[in-house]
Amino acid sequence: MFNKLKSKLSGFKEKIGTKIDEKAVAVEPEETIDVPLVELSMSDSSVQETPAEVSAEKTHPVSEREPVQQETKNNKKFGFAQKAKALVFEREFILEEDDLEEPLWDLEMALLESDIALSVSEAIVESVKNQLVGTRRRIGSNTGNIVEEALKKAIYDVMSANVFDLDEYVKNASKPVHIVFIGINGTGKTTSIAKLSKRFKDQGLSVVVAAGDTFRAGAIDQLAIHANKVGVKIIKHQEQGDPAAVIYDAIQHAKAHKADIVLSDTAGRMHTNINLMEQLKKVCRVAPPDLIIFVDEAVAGNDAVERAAQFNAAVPIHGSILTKTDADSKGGAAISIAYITGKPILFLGMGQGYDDLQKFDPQWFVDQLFAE
Ligand SMILES: Nc1nc2c(ncn2[C@@H]2O[C@H](COP(=O)(O)OP(=O)(O)O)[C@@H](O)[C@H]2O)c(=O)[nH]1
Ligand SMILES: [Mg+2]
Repeated sequence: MFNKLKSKLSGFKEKIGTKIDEKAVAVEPEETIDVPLVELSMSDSSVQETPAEVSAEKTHPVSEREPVQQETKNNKKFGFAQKAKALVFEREFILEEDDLEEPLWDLEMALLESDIALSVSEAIVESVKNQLVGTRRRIGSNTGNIVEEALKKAIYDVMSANVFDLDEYVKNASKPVHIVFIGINGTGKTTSIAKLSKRFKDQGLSVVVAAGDTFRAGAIDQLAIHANKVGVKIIKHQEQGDPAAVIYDAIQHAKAHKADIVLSDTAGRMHTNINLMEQLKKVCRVAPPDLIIFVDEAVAGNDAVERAAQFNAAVPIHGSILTKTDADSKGGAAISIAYITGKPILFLGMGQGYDDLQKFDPQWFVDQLFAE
């Protein structure tokens, strides 16, 4: 999942690592060069082996000997790279803003190319910069870790804004809990309702689905087929009927039968479509939802982010479901939607099967991005 983003993030890690090596060479302390060498006093140009070294050579090939041992004997035998390595391993290293400028610029480009919106990319880069600049600690084998931790924290902070646990909410809320799903056509609203129906049913909750998309031909049948397969009750009216009336009936049915949850499907709409938005407002008046969930597809990238912002402004949403993450290698929409709406991603759709629904957990998401 999100392989492009993953490789870009690891590219950034490597770039910073290279920067650190370069800087280590540049700031090599003079004393390691100034130490007088016994061998040089014997010969100006060539380095001769001491008897001790010759015997060591016989018993242990050079490659097997401890580098530290060699260095105390003869600094001149080590190239810059090795000295720099020793410096990095043994000394504290301070990262300055200048060191990071180029890699951070690359990081921002990489984030933008991964469909992460500009303001979100900037926030992540700023966070990484604040964490790394002035870092004063021993940097050696764990250089990559320091960079990775900074990136993880930056992304985690963006993703964990306003965490909302739907399962906890449903458990504690008075029943039936009414959830309305909104978004444009074809993004996966109906499929996500089917997946969630199964998920709630598997948890032992009783579910009613409301066929509130009376607009698109075949939409009612599509939901009915899912409801039948999953084994949940569907309330439906005729095509072109009033969605508010269907959804109202579904709630009445749920109340009468002490059902736990009503999941209401709606027709795809843009917030700019005044008639459809008025219809949605009517639904919310007649059959008030406890939660409104925005559904969009990861593959839409920045378009999905834009729509999330627009819907959230028109009808305040409680969270989002991002579908088709199985078909998206960029991963940016997930990060951006959470940041831009200030509302959490609740689930990721990861395929067309009923179980292809992943409850979104920021820590899980960040771990995925850095998994080998
Ligand atoms: N690969 C993949 N396809 C999905 C996912 N969610 C939905 N789809 C497909 O997207 C298409 C549109 O889904 P639908 O639920 O009808 O969208 P709606 O118009 O928003 O209700 C269908 O063919 C679904 O099978 C997903 O997570 N992964
Ligand atoms: Mg639909």
